[in-house]
Amino acid sequence: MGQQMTYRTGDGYQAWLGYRRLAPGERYHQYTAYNRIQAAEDHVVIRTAVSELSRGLEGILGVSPEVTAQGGQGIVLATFRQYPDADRLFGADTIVRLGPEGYAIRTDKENSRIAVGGASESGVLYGTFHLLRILSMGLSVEDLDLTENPVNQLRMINQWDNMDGSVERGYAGQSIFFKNNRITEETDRIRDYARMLASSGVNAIAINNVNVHKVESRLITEFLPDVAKLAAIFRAYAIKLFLSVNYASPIEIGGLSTADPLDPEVRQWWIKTTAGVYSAIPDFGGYLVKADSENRPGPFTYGRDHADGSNMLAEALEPFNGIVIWRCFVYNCKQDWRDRKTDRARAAYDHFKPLDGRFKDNVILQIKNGPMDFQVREPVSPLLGAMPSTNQVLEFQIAQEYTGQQRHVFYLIPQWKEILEFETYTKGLGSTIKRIACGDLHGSKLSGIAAVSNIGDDSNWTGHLLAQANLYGYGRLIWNPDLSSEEIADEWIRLTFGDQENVRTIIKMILLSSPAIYESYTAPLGVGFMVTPHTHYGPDVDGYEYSKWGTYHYADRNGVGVDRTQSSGTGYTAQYNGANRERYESLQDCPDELLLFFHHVPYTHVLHSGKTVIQHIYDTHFDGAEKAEQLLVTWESLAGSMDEGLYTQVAERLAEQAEHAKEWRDRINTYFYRKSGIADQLNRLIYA
Ligand code: GCW
Repeated sequence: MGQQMTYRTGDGYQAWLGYRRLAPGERYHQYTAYNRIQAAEDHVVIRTAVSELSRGLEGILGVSPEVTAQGGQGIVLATFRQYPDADRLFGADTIVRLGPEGYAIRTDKENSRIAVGGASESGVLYGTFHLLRILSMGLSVEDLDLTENPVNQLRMINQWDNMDGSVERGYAGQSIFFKNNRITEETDRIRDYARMLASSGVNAIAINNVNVHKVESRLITEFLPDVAKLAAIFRAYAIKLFLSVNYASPIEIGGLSTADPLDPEVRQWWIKTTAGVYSAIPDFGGYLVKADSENRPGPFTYGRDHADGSNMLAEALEPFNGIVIWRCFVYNCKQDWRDRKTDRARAAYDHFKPLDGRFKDNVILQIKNGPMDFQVREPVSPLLGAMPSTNQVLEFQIAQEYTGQQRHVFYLIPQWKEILEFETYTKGLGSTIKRIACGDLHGSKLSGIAAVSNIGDDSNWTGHLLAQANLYGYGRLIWNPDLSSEEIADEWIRLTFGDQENVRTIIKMILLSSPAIYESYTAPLGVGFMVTPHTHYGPDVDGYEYSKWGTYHYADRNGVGVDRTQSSGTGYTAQYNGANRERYESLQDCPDELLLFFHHVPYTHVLHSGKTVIQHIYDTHFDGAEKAEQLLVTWESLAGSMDEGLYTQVAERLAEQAEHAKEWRDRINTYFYRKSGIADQLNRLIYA
C-alpha cells in the first residue's frame, strides 16, 4: 500500500500491469467462468502467483476471485508432482518437456479449469504472468495448450544505483533502492519493480552500481541486514539478488594493506566475508565486478590478471553455489589522442581472449554488445563467442545513454535482435550470438544476458513512457530471442494502452521507426560519440576528439572515420572470423552503416547507396530532423484516444525531441560543411 496509492492512473506507474476492466460481453463471460483460484502449496513464490492472479482478475473482472485449496472449476496453480490432478491434466509428455523454469498452460473446458503448471515454483509464476497477459489482451482462454521454457538461463538486470540516491546514467529520477547513503525503507516501489521484472521473465538483479564507492563497499558487511530485506522482496518474485563489489574491499573495508588475489590473507578475507553474506542471504546470487576499468581497482595493480582476480572471488562463492560476474569493459581510459596505435575497440578481446580456459566454473565474463560503448551503431563485440572454454554473458544497456537518454524515443529491441542474430562464424555457419548467449554453441555451464536498467523514481519509472517498452521488451526478448520486435511492441502497447486499433497501429509505427530516425540525425555511419563530454547528451562533434577516452573520429578537411583495418589501420578487423573479417577489412564490402567505424574515407567516397559520404551526412540529417518532427504530428493524431495523462507526457517528450533533433542536424551539417567545403547538392540551409 502506502506509496503506490500516491500514483494516479495516467501517470504510467502501473506500466504494463494495469489490468484495465473488461467491458461486459462475450470475453467477460468467458473469463468469469474461471474466476476462482486453486493453489494448495505453501511456498512464497506460489503465494506471489496467487496474489498476482487475484489482483489481475479483480482488475479485469471487477470481482475478486475466491482462493482455495479445494478442487473444482477455476485456475489451478501447481508445480508438477505436487498436485496429481494437475499432473494428469498435462500428462507426462508435457512435463518432461519443461526445464527448471518452464511452464505449461492448458484449458480443461469440460471442467471449466485452466491449469498453470511448472516444474518449479518460478515456472508457475511465469506461467501465471503469461496467463495474465492473455487475459489483459482480451484473448480467448477456451483452448489454451502451450508450453514455454526460457531460452536464456541468466536473465539479469544491472542497476547502476549509488547509495547517495543518484543513478549513474539514470534518466528517470533518483534511485528507488537507496537514499542518503542508506537502503530505503520505502519498499512498496521495490516490490512493484520486482513484479514488473518477474512479469517479463527476469530472474536476477544486481542492485548497486558497478562503480562501487566507499559506502557501497559496505553492502557486503554492515548493510547486510537491509540487503537481506530487499533479497526477500525479490525472492518472492523468483529473482535472485546480486551485489556489485569493490575489488579493493580488503583494503577499503577489511583493514588489509593489499587486495592481491594471490595473497592468503586477502583470500581468507573474501572467504569469511562471503560466508557472512550467505548467512544473511542463503540464496544470494553472487558478485558483479568492474575491475581495472575506468579507474576502478583490480588485479593489475599486483601484476595479476583477470583470471587470478575473478577466481579468487569464485573460490569464496563456490561452497554456496554463488557466481562471479566479471565485466570485460577493460580498456585504457588514459589514452593520448596523439597515439594512433592504441585502439579502444580492440581492448576487451586483447585482454581476455588469451585467458580462455583459465577461469573457474562459477565465473562468467560479462561482455558489452559492442567493442566501444553502447553506441547507436557499432559492430558486435568480437569477444562474444571467442572464448569457447569460458562462461559468457552478453551485456545490453536499456538505459539510453547514447540513444537519446529517454528524452528521445528509441525502441531498442530491433537493435538487440540484430545483435542476437549476428553470425560470428566462430564454429562455422550458425554460430549466432543468440546461440552463444544461451550457452548452446559452446555447451557453456553458465550463460545468459544482462542489461543496465532504465528506471528511477519518476512516477512512470522510465522518464519517457515509451521507454517502458524497452524494459518490458528486454525481458520478453531474452526469454525468447525469436520473438519479433513487432510482436513485442504490440504486446506492450496492448497491455499499456489497451486494444484500440489506431492506438496500436500508431504507437507501433512510432516505436519501430524510432531507431532509424535517431541514428539519422546523430553521429553518421557508425563513427560514434560526437556527444557532449560527460553528460553524453546532445551534439558536440569534437567533444571527445582530443580526450583520453579513446573515442575519435579523425575528421579533417579531406575525410573522416577510423582505420581499423589490418592493412593500414589498428588491425581490429583481425579479431573477427571468416567472412566478417574480410567484409569489414574491405572498403568495398564494408556495410555502409559501419563504414566510418572501420575505415577512414574521403568525403567524396561513394557508398553502396550511390551517395557520397558528405551528401549522405546532409541527407540523413535533414531527413532525420524532419521525421523527428513528424513523430510528434503522428502522436497528436492519438489525442482523445487514450488517457490524457499518458498522452500528454509522451507529447511533451516528442516535442523536445523534435527541437533537439534540429540542433543535432545543424551542428553536424555545419561541422562537416566547414571541414569539407563541399556544398549540399540540394542547397538546403546549412549554417556556414
Ligand atoms: O558507458 C560507460 C558509462 C559509465 C559506466 C561505464 C561502464 C558504470 O559512461 O558511466 O560506468 O560505461 O559500463 O562501466
